[in-house]
Amino acid sequence: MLKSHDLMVPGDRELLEKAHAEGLLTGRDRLAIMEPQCGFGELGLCCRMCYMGPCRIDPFGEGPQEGICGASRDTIVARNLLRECVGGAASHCGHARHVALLLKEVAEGKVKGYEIKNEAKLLSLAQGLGITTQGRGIKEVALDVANAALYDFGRQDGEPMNWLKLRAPKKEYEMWKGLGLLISNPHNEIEEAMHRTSMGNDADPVNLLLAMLRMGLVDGYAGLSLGTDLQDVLFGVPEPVKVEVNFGVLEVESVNLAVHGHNPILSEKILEWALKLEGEAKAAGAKRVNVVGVCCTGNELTMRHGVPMAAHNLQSELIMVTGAVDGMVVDIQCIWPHAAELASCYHTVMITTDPMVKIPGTTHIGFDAEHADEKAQEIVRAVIAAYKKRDKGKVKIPQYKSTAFVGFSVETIVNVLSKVNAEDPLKPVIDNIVSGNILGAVGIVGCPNLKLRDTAMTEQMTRELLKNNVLVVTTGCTAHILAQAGFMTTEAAATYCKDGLGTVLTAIGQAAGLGGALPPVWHMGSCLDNCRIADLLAALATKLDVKISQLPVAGSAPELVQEKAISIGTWFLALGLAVHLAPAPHVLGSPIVSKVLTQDLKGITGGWAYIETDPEKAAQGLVEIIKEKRKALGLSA
Ligand code: BF8
Ligand code: SF4
Repeated sequence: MLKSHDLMVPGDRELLEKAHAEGLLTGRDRLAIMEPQCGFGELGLCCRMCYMGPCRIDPFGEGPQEGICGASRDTIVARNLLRECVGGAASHCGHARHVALLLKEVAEGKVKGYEIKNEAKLLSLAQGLGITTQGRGIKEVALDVANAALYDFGRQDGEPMNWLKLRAPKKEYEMWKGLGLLISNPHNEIEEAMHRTSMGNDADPVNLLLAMLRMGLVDGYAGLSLGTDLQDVLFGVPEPVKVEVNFGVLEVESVNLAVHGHNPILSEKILEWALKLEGEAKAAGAKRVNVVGVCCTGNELTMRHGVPMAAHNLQSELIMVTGAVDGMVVDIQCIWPHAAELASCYHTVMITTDPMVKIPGTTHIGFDAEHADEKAQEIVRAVIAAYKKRDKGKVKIPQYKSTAFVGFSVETIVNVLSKVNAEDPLKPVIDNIVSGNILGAVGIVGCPNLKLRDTAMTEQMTRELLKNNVLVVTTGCTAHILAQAGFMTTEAAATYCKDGLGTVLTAIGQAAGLGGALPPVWHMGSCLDNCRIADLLAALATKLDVKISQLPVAGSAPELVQEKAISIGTWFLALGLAVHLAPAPHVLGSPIVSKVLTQDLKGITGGWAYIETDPEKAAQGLVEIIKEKRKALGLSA
């Protein structure tokens, strides 16, 4: 049952071997047991929307060609896909709404443990929303901003949502208006999508795909943009910072507290109390409490506080196997139930905190903003207590550690570029795109997928793109992968880029006084922060007076895992981007859905899906897409 694998990443291999030696299984083993996976599911051809089913369509045209109710393969695939998109958008909206509720409570003085860290961002949002700022207290303005955000979740007037009007790029907004895609209330959209996909409603695959584009906007504006904007207000806008990355950030002599999940409302407080309770850690015999980040909450803390990035999603199991994690504290999303089982094999305490996320085998300490300080203390103390039970004989920390220069918010990028050209910060980038030194850019985002990890899909694609002078921006767990691989150092520009891109990064880095080149891969944050990528593209497009679909750029989720990646990808498609995906989304069972997504959409929003699982071919395909866009703009390819 247990077999050793030819892993690309040595730290992973060491821990996998340790797990096997101790008789423990990880996702990799469970995947092997699962294979071959269900072909009907892979193609999207299984329907469980009612109890006459489940129905499945024979992809070879021999068995059933319709569900019992007569639903076609296209209907079934489109319905399933829209529901995936709902899952993703609901996750981000839930996250964002909690942040808006916290801002409201802070503004009303109902919670003491949080404050407004970035007044400038709050005021600029207020101005954009048409809220009076002059002569008013900051909390008064904050209350209006929070209410404007929360109003969207309840509105019934059919008007476009506040955050869409505030944040959508103008040309794309007009395009969406023409297509009937402007969304009003994100919760109504989610309700309607669940309604229309239930048995006996929408059977038109194209109508279902239009609803999916709307769901992309729900995610982009009610989830990502709204959530990120308000997090920046409460916790600050990320600034450039150098951090350490990989399992080697765990410390033998410290209490290691891993935060995993997504919402900084929890992790910010844990970090604060980890520092404040250092004395108690010392009394327990440790050097300190070493907070390390896993997945997206790791990205949030690394971008704002320089907290080390310990592990991406696939490594959330392996990090337990080090035997050196004293506590893993989680909130929402991407938490593997099996991590709890692994924790129980060591002294590790795994703590869930959200009433919606309870996992058998964990300790639940309900966390809410009102009691944030006392709950955070309780959690940190529980982890210190676990440290005392650590079995030194079971500890193995793979000694791999790299550094990464992170914190590329749009504000940071503009600040850095303004040192080159104070009057017109984007000009140096645009000039270099025009000259061809920068061929274009790709946002490589999303998760690590076990099915593609052993080909190092993400790293290989990135390497190939950089060789072709394509700048890479990244978020999410992909950012962990690329940071671990060393793409975010100042030296990386010389290592991975050819003269064109390498020269530009060196020139900008030196002009900005960074003492070296800018890294060729820019870490723009968590998955919620994908809106920062959209903002950057919108700024470039506005400056050039073109649509986003005309820019020599593309998106990629090279190791697609989550429904959230489907909804983010859908937003990018609506914005007019070509979006590379691997593995293929569950659509290939429907000729209509496949054709609309990979071809016809190009004539509607300008975006399309591009599926390729080979890293080199995928990178070459993206380079070709960029070259075509350059040609259309009259630039050299
Ligand atoms: O939202 S990259 S595995 S942690 S889904 Fe999850 Fe994927 Fe990681 Fe963050 Ni994003
Ligand atoms: Fe089968 Fe139709 Fe029911 Fe789906 S909705 S399970 S296709 S009968």
